[in-house]
Amino acid sequence: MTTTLITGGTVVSATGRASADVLIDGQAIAAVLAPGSHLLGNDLAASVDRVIDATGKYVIPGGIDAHTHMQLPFGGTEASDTFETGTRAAAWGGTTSIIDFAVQKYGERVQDGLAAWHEKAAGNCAIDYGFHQIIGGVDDDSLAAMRGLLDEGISSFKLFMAYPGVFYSDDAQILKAMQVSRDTGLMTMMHAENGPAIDVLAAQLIAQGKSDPYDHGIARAWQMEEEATHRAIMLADLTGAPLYIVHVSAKQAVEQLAWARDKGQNVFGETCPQYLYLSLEEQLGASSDEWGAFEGAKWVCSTPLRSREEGHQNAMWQALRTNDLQMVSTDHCPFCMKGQKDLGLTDFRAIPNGIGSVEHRMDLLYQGVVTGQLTLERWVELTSTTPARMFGLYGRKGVIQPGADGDIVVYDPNGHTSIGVNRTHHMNMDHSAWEGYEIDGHVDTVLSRGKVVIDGGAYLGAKGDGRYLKRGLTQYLT
Ligand code: DUC
Ligand code: ZN
Ligand code: ZN
Repeated sequence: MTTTLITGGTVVSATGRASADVLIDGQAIAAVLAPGSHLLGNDLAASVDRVIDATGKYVIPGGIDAHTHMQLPFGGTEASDTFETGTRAAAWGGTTSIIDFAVQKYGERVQDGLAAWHEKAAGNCAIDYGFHQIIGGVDDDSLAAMRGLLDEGISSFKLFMAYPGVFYSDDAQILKAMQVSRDTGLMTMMHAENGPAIDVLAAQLIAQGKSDPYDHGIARAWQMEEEATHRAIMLADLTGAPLYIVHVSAKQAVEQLAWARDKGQNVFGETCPQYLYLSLEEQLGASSDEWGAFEGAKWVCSTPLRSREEGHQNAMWQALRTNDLQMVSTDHCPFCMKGQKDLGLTDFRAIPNGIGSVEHRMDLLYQGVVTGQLTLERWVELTSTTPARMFGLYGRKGVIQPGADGDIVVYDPNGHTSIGVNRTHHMNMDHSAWEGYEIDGHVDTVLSRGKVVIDGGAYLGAKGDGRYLKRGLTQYLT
């Protein structure tokens, strides 16, 4: 077994930072030691197989992206990152675990949907991976199957209040699923947008000749997100289900979360990098020689980008500081412009929804540290420690302590990362939603269960390094 010592760095956790050396024995962290420690009288650095010099750098627990969609069949096509390409890109960006969404399609058995997801992922991942379960058809059979999910290592399921005819659940179905959530402790994850109303608004816009990517965001108005968030909260309150709202983008939805949390409800929320940085105004102004106004399609996602003028981005940053939002995930769901996004060239409703960010989440959030939006510790908490605690991985993941997996990132605050499709991009996409973004930091070295997978600008891992993570219940419930 290989022993590795990461020396000279500043170990950052969710609660503090300290100069310390980290000893990894095989796949697990063996010790966190005072700098330059001796073990049984021996100079530790001289007795290990490998020394990684982290002088002047941060040593942080590997990132956990708790919301990805590799190979998701969606919008008449399939998300362009496979488990192989997407997890490799994640590793490049300092993410060492993902939690992807296994899909039960309408009419399919939950067990069959889950088995299909295992087949896609097994032997292909560069980093460790777990699953949430999408329930695309709530009925007696799927409700019964949900009670067996924890035995499969799945402690959370997702419902959609959007996408009628695809993943949509009505209120009666949501109520029944939440009763299972209450009984089992499984976390209910919710895509909270009023889908039926959005579909009417979208059809009316198209009838008026408003068919550009920008109009996607007009149809999916913030009122649709606020209303659905409130409804989900009330159904969770009634049933006693723990609730986690995914991809929050509207400040009014955050107000709903804060209100529910303040009265003591077990309600949680994530936002995504796109809602911190990108805006509807930029989407409106987007144009290129190749695509004209359709350039804005690269930012079509749901929930949609929101108006900067209305203050949604600032509200997201603030909520991350005040803990009204607890995590940042990506909702990584990439589609190429050519052959995928362009399905909606004349009608925004046919643009596959999704943005690819799995590679850039740690960097984009670190830039929030540089600009003073977040502390260093909060960066670690939002991107690693809370995801581990929220979704039943803590102890193994999300922390640098003896016994935890050797998932570690050496991050250089004096380094620099230029994001762009031809520069730092390893996702399987023909464009970057983050083209031109400059980060005042750099992911230097990444270890996944003790194996160096990124170092010196090279990928040293292999397809199949990643293992399936059986997860326990969330730590956030008593
Ligand atoms: N939103 C997206 O942008 N893509 C996939 C599914 C979703 O809810
Ligand atoms: Zn969603
Ligand atoms: Zn999603």
